[in-house]
Amino acid sequence: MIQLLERANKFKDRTALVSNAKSFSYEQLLHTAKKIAANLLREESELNESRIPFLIPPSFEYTAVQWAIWAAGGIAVPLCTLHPLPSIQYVLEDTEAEIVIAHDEYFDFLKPLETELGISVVSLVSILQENTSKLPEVTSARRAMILYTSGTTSKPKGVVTTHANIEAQITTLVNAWKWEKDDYILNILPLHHVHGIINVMSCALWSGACCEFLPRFEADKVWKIIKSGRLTLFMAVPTIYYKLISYWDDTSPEEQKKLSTAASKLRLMVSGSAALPVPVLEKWREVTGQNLLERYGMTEIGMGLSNSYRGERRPGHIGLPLPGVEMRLVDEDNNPVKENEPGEFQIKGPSVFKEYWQKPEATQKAFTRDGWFVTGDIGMLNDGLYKILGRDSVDIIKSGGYKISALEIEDTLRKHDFVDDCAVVGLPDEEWGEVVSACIVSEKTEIDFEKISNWLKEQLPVYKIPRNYILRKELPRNVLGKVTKNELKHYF
Ligand code: MCA
Ligand code: AMP
Repeated sequence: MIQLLERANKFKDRTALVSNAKSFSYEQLLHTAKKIAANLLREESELNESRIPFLIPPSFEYTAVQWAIWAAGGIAVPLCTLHPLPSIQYVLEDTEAEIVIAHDEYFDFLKPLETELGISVVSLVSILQENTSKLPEVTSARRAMILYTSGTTSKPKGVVTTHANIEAQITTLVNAWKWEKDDYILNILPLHHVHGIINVMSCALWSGACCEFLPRFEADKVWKIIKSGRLTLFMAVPTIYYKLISYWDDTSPEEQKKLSTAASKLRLMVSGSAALPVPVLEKWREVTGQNLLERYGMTEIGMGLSNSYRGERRPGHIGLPLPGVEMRLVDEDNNPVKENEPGEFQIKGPSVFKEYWQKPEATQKAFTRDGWFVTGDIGMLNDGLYKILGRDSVDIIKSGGYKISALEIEDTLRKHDFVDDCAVVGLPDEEWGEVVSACIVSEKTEIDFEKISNWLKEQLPVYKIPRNYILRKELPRNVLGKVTKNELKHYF
């Protein structure tokens, strides 16, 4: 059996998950996962890497279904609960899935896809009946999960990881951050990305610890749980720390004291998925006494670098490669750069993904000839620790910790009748890191941008919707005709 599931046998009576105000033991989790797995198999002996997308909010049921897919030999494809139907449809088509598992809440939402795609929408309740059929042996080299990530192409690519990749991603963090069975973590992150799935949920379950789900982030609820004193660990994107600080700023001095005292007791608080602004780090230290540990990762590699658990955590830096991660910083010809010189991070090791789903060319392009994964992140070594300086592509935007392709938004916008041409950029923002901003070229002298946003929301998730718009007669271009996005940023 897959190690993560096998290990659950060691912690049977311990609480694995807290979900919708109920506690679930490791035994309950394993039992439920096994019966769902058996139901998924029907008459087959194993799923043979069939892609099984599922749309379930963060909950006990989410984890049980993910484990079930793994136990039955399938590839888990978690879908994003914020995505409108076209974004979901893209994933279902790209994975060529034959079924999609839907939580009650999303069953009617997905149902129209049955006729459109010929896919079978399977309700969660229908796969929950007792079933003790034999489950297959699944080796660690097998494909386990596909997570969709935006890149320098218009449409997101499916990042395929094997069970061995996932185990490497988990174990390096469990060791580096000293996870223990008495740990208790709150998950407030979406469960279709590495940060929530691996760093929070799976590290907890590997360790015999407890993971509590809050289906969506709400600052007051998070502070209430911190105040309860039950957390030992907390992990989030910088925007969440910013929002928690704003909430703290708005409470009374007496309440502030209580919140601060409670937060100071956690053993570790981690920030990642986007650059942690030094003022946010400093304010958080002032508010809670906690020195945030910043780390760097990517869907394709899991976590790559981290500041130290016991040693130095330097503001504005991402630390050193984690154990098991090989890293080099190179120039455009893949030659190593010297200290204090900018270069690109390239990564090797067991945590690095297997391939982009059915995209052999993109996969080949993502690696150097000698097997280094090319991250596209630019950084340098500064006095013994690495820091990120930026990305090599202006078309990738990081907002609220989400990676967003400007090209995908542009392609969608161009389909609108009023839009002759457009360019999308990320503008720096204290709260969101960057905010999506669009320059529209149109013959019209006036455009109702709210209407454009509402139209976009039918096709793209809320975090990809532009927050700023400008209208122009043309886009700035260089002599080769390429839009000069860095110049465009100054027009907003
Ligand atoms: C939402 N709003 C935004 C954005 N998103 N405004 C500007 N930019 C945005 N990106 C607006 C909404 O329209 C709404 O506005 C208001 O904010 C509240 O929206 P809501 O959806 O409720 O937002 P939220 O729940 O407060 O979301 C903030 C969030 C979320 C919790 C920070 O963005 C989030 O979960 N981010 C984490 C993503 C993540 O897990 N990334 C990891 C991938 P109005 O009120 O006007 O309607 S990276 C990864 O996995 C790698 C491996 C790594 O290194 O970790
Ligand atoms: P994703 O593809 O959503 O997994 O996002 C990965 C990207 O997030 C990386 O390539 C980086 O650009 C960015 N990222 C993650 N952690 C950090 C960090 N600590 N500082 C700066 N950027 C980060």
